[in-house]
Order: sequence, then C-alpha cells, then structure tokens
Amino acid sequence: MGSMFDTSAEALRLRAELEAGLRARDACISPKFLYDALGSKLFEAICELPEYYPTRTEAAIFERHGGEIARAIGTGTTLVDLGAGNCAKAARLFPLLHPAQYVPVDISADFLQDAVERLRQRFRHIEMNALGMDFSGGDWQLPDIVRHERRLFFYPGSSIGNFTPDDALLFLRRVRAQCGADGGILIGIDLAKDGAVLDAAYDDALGVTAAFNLNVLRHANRLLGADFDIRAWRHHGFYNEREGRVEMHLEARSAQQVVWQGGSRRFEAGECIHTENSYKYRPAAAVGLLEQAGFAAAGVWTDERGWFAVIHARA
Ligand code: AVI
Repeated sequence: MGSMFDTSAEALRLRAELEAGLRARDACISPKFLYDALGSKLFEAICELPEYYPTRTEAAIFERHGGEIARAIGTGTTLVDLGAGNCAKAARLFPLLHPAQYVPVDISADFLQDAVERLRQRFRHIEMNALGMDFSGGDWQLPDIVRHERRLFFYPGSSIGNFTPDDALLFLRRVRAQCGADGGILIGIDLAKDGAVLDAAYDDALGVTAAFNLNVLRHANRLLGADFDIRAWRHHGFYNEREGRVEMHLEARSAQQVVWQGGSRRFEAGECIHTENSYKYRPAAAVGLLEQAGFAAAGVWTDERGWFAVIHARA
C-alpha cells in the first residue's frame, strides 16, 4: 500500500524543516512553504492588488528601460529564472533578450510545469528546461542540463528581500559561483519607503494577503498531516521600521493544541507563528550587497518615486 506522504529525501528534509519551525520557542514557518499550488495562485492575485505596488512598479521599470537593460546584457544568454512562478516576467523579456536557453526554477514544481508547457507553444525556438527545486539553502547546484555559458540569473520581484541580509549574501555568493564565464544577475529589489505604503501592501483591503498567509497552514496540514484549524488564526502584515522589513505573522485567536504525525504543540491565544520577512533596501545597500557577493553592479534602474530598483550586475 502506498504511503500518504511523499518519502523522497527532499520531501523528508522539507517536513523536518517545517516541524522544527513549529517546535521552536518562537514558532516560525519558512516563507517557501507559502508556495504550494494554491499559494502560488494567491501570490499571483496579490500582484494584481492596487496596494501591492512592487510587481507593477518593477514591470514599469522594464517597460521603460527594457531596451537599455537588454543592450547592457546582450542576447544568447542562458536565462536562469529563480522562483519563476508563472514565468510571465521572464517571458516578457524574451523578445528583448532572445535567450538561447530558458531554465525556470521553482519549488512549486507542478505549477511551474503547467506554465512552461504554455510558454513552449509560444516560443518554440527557445530551449526550455524547468527545474522543480528548492534553492533557498546554501548548497543548491544547477544540474548539467543547464548550459554553462553566459548564465544570466533572473531574480525579480524582490524575492531577495525574503532572506535575512546575511542569508541574502550567502544566496548571492551561491549564484555568483554558478554564473560561469561572462555571466551575471538581473535582480529586482524593493526599496525602503513610507511605512503606511508598506502596511497597506502587506495587509490589503480584500484580504488576499491574509488568505496567502493562512494558506501556509493548509500546506502544513498536508505536508505533516497536521490539524491546524485555519479559522482559529489571524493574519498580520506590517512594516517593522527598526528592522527595515515587513513581517508577516499568524496569530492564534484562541488557545489550541495542534497535532501532526509524530508531534504536537500548544499555542496560547495571541501566540504567533512568524511566516515571512520582506526586507526593504536603500539603493546603496543593495549595490553593496551585490558587491560583497563578488558582483560588479553594472546598471541600476528605478521608477520615478524611487520605490523599486532593477539592478544588472556582472559576475
Ligand atoms: C515573493 N515576495 C517577494 C513577496 C514579498 O513582497 O515579500 C511575497 C509576499 N508576501 C506578502 N505579499 C507578497
């Protein structure tokens, strides 16, 4: 009889990580668990919200400066799209960058496969190899099917902000080590701004971000066989000015015992699970981070409000 759970080494590792976070004194769940199939769709919906400016602002930067960005990078790259999701952002760059190979990478493998299938029909001349992979740790390695020449890592949407600055540095060093000759990174970074704008962006009027955050508990229920009662939790998303980051938490509405296969934990009313940080950088700090990782920042493009930056850096 088949097991109810995926028992691959990768699945076991993810479950152990999830469980360790739930057992910690200050409970936490890594933001990567926000992205199961529904979570990825909810994130797509967030990007449509009037309050969530990053996607729109980054798109406007590409719209306005795309030609210049493409000239700085050149054509024929191996475009490695980290956290590709629905692949829409990279696809918009295809007519400008004409990549030789497109390698979308995402932890949400099924969601990614569907997106790539659709893309293959539209861009038949571009070789595409989708990778369902967790690249949030320090030891990930692209497989050999990824061409080594002219790797351009594409990391839009300010996903870098979901790492602590220390982990962001480790991550960027890992990317830098895999760039190969004549490679680089094209990265989107959300910039520090007025706290009220950030509060609204991460706690929207429709409650889509709340659903996105709460959905992590459904994912935990599935991965661990846990019994989180979603209605017993409340979303919080706010700017922590001292830390220079937005934080997302889930707060227990009442005292409760959560049970999963092989463990349990009691949460008091008001106790929180920390689910995400989203660091906001000043432009000089963003460039400094890339340089510390061994890159040379070659171009920085921002919108007129100075809310978001797209940076091209050479390895
Ligand atoms: C994917 N990441 C950059 C988003 C962010 O803004 O930190 C995730 C997100 N969390 C809440 N809303 C969007």
